[in-house]
This record gives sequence, C-alpha cells and structure tokens, in this order.
Amino acid sequence: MKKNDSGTVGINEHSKHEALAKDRSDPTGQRMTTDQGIGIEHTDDSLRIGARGPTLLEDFHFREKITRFDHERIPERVVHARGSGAHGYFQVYESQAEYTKARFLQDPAVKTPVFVRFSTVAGSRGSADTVRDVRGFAVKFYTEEGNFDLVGNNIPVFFIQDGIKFPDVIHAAKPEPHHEMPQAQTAHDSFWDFISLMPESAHMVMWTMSDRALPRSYRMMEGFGVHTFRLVNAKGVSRFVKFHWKPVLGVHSLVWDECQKLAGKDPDYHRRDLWEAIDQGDFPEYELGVQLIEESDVAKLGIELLDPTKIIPEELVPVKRIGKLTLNRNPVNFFAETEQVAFCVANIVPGIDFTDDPLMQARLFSYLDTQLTRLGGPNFAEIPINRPLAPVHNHQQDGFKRHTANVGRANYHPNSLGGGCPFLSSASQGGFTHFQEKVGGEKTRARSESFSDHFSQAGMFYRSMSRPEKEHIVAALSFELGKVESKEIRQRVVERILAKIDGELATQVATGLGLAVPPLSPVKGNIDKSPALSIENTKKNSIKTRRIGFLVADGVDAREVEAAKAALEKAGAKVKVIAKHLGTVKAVHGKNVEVDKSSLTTDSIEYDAVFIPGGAASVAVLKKDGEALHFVQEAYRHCKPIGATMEGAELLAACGISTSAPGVVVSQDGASAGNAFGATFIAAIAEHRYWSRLDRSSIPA
Ligand code: HDE
Repeated sequence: MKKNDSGTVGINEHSKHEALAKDRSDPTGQRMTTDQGIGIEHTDDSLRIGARGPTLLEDFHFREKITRFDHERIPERVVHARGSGAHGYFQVYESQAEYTKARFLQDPAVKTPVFVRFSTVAGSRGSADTVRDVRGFAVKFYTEEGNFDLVGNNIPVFFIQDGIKFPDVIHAAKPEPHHEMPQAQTAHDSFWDFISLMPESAHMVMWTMSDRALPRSYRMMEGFGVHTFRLVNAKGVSRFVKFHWKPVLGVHSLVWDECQKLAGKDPDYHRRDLWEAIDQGDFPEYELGVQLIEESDVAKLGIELLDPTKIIPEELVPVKRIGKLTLNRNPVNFFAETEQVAFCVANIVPGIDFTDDPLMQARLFSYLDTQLTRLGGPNFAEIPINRPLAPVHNHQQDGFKRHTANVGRANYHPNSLGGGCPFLSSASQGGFTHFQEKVGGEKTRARSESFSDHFSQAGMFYRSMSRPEKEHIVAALSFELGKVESKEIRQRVVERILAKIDGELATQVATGLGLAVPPLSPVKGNIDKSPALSIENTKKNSIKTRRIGFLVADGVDAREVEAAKAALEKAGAKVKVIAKHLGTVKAVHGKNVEVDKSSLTTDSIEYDAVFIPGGAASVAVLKKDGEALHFVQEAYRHCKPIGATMEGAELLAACGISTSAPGVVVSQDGASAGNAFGATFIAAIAEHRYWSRLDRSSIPA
C-alpha cells in the first residue's frame, strides 16, 4: 500500500474488501473438517451402538455440529432489526478544507470504502420490507483517520426531542407487550396513545404518514443525518451542518395498496431490489449534501438547531452537494457483514463534531452500549466488518472474544517499559480534539423554551404537499387511526395534534373517522411552505432501472416487443416479458418471444409500468384472461404508466380504461424506431405516477 504525505497508509476503494478477504472461508475444492481442523469422514449418521442403538457422547463431530447450530442466533437489533447492506465507496467532488479538516473530504482522487445498511425501524428481523415506517440509512466510512459513521434515516426529523423518551416511543410503536401484535406497524392503540400525548412528535408523524414512509426502493429515497453536527476546519473554525443524501435516481414511492400486497407476495422487495441492482451493475448512487450554517447566522435563522424535530428548509439554506456515494458490491455473507455491522453515532473523525442536541447526546451512549448485548461483549470492533482500516493501538484488552494479542508488558499509560508506546497524537498529527464549545448553566431536568414549537413545521410540511400527497396523508391517518380500538385515543389525536397542524387535515380525518370536527387552532410559524419537501417537485428525468412488464400471449407481434424493448432498455429500464407460462410464446412477424415470468409468479405490483404489444391473437387471448385484466387494472389503479401499441389498445378497452387517461400512451403506428411511441412512453414512465386518474376508484382491482 502506498503511503501518503502524512506518512499514514493510503486507503483506496478496495482497501476494505481486501481486509475482509483475510477472514473469508471458501470451501471450493476443500475437504470438510471439524472446527479443530480434523477431517470428517461421515456426517449423515451419528455414532451409535448398533444401527438401532443409542447415540454416543463421544461423537465429537455430532456434538460440535449441534452445539454450533444451537447458538447460531444473536439478539436482533432492538430497533432497525430488518435491514439490508451493501459495500461501496465515497468520493468528494472537491476539497472541503474551507469547512472541515476531515481527510476523506479533501482529495477528489480518494475513494473511501463504505458499508451501508438500510433498514426499517419497528419490525422484527423477518418482517416485510414494504411496511409504513421510517427507513434507516446508516453509512460507515472506513477513512484513513478511523471510522466515521453517519447513522441517519430517510426522514429528516424524529419523534422526540430528548433521547430519554426513546424507550417510550419505541415501546409504543413495537408490538404491544401482552400479545405481541401487530408486527411492523404503527396502526395500533399504544402507538397512537403515545402520539396523542406527545405533541413534539407532530412533525415526524406527518412524514411517517406521507409517501416518504413507502419508498419505491432504497435506491430512490433521500437520507438525512437528522441532528445538527459541526464541521471544523484546520483553523478550528466551526460551522453547523445538516447532512443529506440525495439519490441520483430521484425520489419515488410506492402506493399503500401496493405496499400491503407486496408484503405478502414479496416480503423481501427492497432487499431483492438492492441486491439485484448491484448484481446487475446498476450501482445505487447518492450525492452527499450539506447545509452549512455560520454560527453568527443561527439567531437570524430563527430555527432551534438543537431540536431534532425541526428541519432547515432548503429554500432558506441550500443543500450543497459535495460528493457521491456509490454502492457497487453485495455482501459475501449476510450474517458476517450486514448482521454484525455495528454503527455508532459517536464514531467521528477529526473535522466533524457533535452538538448538544439532547437526542444526539443520548445516541452517543446507546450505540456502543447496545452492541455489548447484541454482539456479545466489548470486542465487537474486532469483528471484520467493524474493524477500521486505520491502525488500532491502545491499552484496551481482554474481554469475551478478544482476538488481538497485545504485545509487551506495558498495558498502561504512561509507561517507560514499553518506551512510552503507543504515543499520543497532537491535533496536527491527527489526534482528535473536541471543539471547545463554551457551555454553562444550572444542573436541571428542563427543556429549553426554544423547543416548544411543535406544530408550525408539521403544518409547513402538510401545506408543502401537492393535492395527491395531502390525500395520501389523510388516507394514511384514517387507516392508522381506523385500526385504533379506543375512541378516546382517536379523538385525542385529532383534537390535540391534527387540529393544531392544519384545519383541512383535521377536518378530513375527523370526518373519515366519524368524529365531530374539533375546534381548529393551527399553529403557523413564519415559513408557510417549503416546496422542496414535496416529492412531486423532485426531479423525474430518468427511467433507469424501472421495471416494465410486457403482457404477451401466442400471436404477439414480435416487432412490437423487440422495438419497445430496445427503446426502453436503451433508456436504462428493465423489461420482463410475462405470459401464462414460461418458455416462449409464438409470435407473428418474427421469432418466438422468450418469456421471463409466468403470470402465476408475478404481479403488476412488481412493475413500474405495463406495456401491451400488438398482435391480434395475443390480445384476443389476454382479453379473456382474468389475470391479465387484473394486471392492467391494478397497474392503472396504482397510477402507473401503461403503454399499448396497435391491437394492444383493445385490452385497455376490455379493462374499462380510457386510452386518453393520463399516463396511458397508445399508438396505432407501433413501437418501431422513428415512431413517437417510445419517447412518449419513456417520458410517461419517468413521471412514475399519474394521480389525476379520476375514474380510478371505479376500476375493480
Ligand atoms: Fe437509533 N438505534 N436510536 N436512531 N438507529 C439503533 O443501535 C437509538 C435514532 C438509527 O443499520 C440501535 O446498533 C436511541 C435517530 C439507524 O445497524 C440503538 C435513539 C436516528 C439504526 C439505537 C435513537 C436513528 C439505529 C439498535 C434516541 C436517525 C440502524 C441497534 C436517542 C438519525 C443501524 C444498534 C444499523 C439503531 C438507539 C434515535 C437511526 C439501540 C437511544 C434519531 C439507521 O443503539
């Protein structure tokens, strides 16, 4: 490895991969052994006296095999148990030396290895991916100055302002303690009981009831550091910073009906999506953004930066994009990497520092502590996925599962027997120095008055939504509260929370729940709206990696299939040909068409758009096929783009769908190059959803 200017060992994109390789066991071409390396001659029968007799205790192979199996499980994470991971690298666009001395943010030529884990919060390890929930977005940067963990979410605020309330909010959200139901859902009494009594959760509730809690893919959601951090430069100058991740593919969401169906048909939907994208070379990318706030501008901003229930609207402080994260390698082993990775908010490098946000302060304790139980003791940083690439030398020692053998007699500091080693580092040598913030005050269990505005940003969020997004929030609240058995709790949420967020919202939810509309007293701050909060306003200029289902039967027009496939794949989409059976379907005007999925094993919910190619015989079959009709109607109801060429348009009529409906692209000229169809359909797919389909409630899917 090459050394850099400061004499430390240089790190590149492959460094972590190479380091992990040392701990991998590849059985290819190898003989089976016990854990002690003894060759195994037979593993199908235990050792016994007589072929029908008792098993012998001396069968060390049997005992070892069973014992190891008995102890395979470790406790799942108390929150964020369900997750998926990926390796990649981070590269800064240009030196950020003006703002931070963090070395991984200096040199655009350096690719810092990362491991990322995405997760849901409330469900158990085996729960479904597409539940309504916050998504974790945790990034471990293996920098040459040590590990930096940015342990964020896909929602920029949190339910509570002080970490001491975390056990309460999580207990309330998780399955209820007496019967352990429901799994991975907040649509139950104890959650809404808590919310109704915790006005500070109002802003986060707006986000979790919005489409942000139903991401289409981990690859298509934003990420946020949530808390305000500090960036500190080499001169010791500190600025406040909010971290953002902006997905290159844009922000896209599922619809609620789709989520619920996917939870049954493919509980691994997001995990599979991430895995397949990386496997196929469609590497997920996110730009790292920062909102920088000068200390002198804090008062002017008028937003309490230490309150994690607040955002700084992008219109007030723009998000500066400073680098890119690329995920380009799937883990080799789920347990070794994704399950054993231990993120810790306290893992920071020189140039980054904490603030006094009381939620962050609690997290600085919790993440290290939780690993003691989950990973079985204090040596979890030695697990390969957690090991920094930077060298580790200190006097920490012993404990369960210690791997490192510290050399020498001197296990204390200061020492002379070990030559004073390991040495301390000054700040200029890379030693971490904490930002010297001036603090003072009385010891008290108090919350600052500046944390008392719980509703103005919740209202700002709601008002910033487009009409369909608002409707989704109302529908989500009506669903969740509709599942709450206690009328008092339902009423309290509407009266004490929603009525203070927005009058229209409270009125609609109350009406849906059959409650009297309470007195409305929305709290307004000085920011009415932040357009950047609406997914409708995010970019929609690409169809890369979107899944398009082609519905075909015998007699399909091969020219249409080929032309549409070529145009869509050229634009980066993934086409799957779907028919009643696997194999091929007979085609007119060309070769028989290869089928990718049988309609028995796939559904419209797994696709972003549908295409019905021409071919009179094919369409005649599809018109009589209930599964095909359901496929198209369901896609229509979920507001997805639908394309049809030539006779394909007849299937739309059979489904009761108007060919002039928004997002429906029909061409009698066919899909061949030179015709307008391809470009129009691609533009429609880029839009993703057509909420304005007025007749969709009458479609029977
Ligand atoms: Fe966490 N959180 N959290 N959290 N959190 C954990 O750490 C905790 C909070 C987040 O993929 C645990 O290793 C407290 C906010 C993610 O492995 C635990 C508080 C945000 C992950 C823990 C919070 C997060 C966790 C469980 C309030 C967004 C998954 C297992 C003070 C900024 C990381 C573990 C992964 C995991 C505690 C609040 C994000 C128990 C006490 C706010 C993405 O330590």
